[in-house]
Amino acid sequence: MNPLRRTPSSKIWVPAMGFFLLAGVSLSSAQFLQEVHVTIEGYTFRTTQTPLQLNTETIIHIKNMDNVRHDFGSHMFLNTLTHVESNGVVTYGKGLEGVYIDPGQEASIRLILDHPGRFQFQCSIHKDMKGEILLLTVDAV
Ligand SMILES: [Cu+2]
Repeated sequence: MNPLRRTPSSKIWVPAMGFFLLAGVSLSSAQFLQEVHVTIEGYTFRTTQTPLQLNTETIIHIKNMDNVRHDFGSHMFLNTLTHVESNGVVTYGKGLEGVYIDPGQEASIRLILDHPGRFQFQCSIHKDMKGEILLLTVDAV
């Protein structure tokens, strides 16, 4: 287990009616929104992203095209205020491990990443499913 995992029970199920909180968090201090699209199909993550920049509001859209539930989990959420929306249910906070996405459903995760690198994500249900998001160190066009 990862020693940084502070809140092991924080994985949420989307849509999880028992977990909904009002969207009271503003992440709008950044100048623009950068987007990442992740499609899950055939037990594979397919990521489409533009070059991403630090300290910029980022939204990750995840769509599950399969007919089984998948998980989108990542350490990138651990120390970052994260805002998850799915079917009108919004969850936010720090220390999120990931989100479960039911067949045919989608979720979006909004966050601001403040250190560069390759952010790996995976499905905890199907251990072979992995992907990554690349965050650049410099402003690139
Ligand atoms: Cu999966």
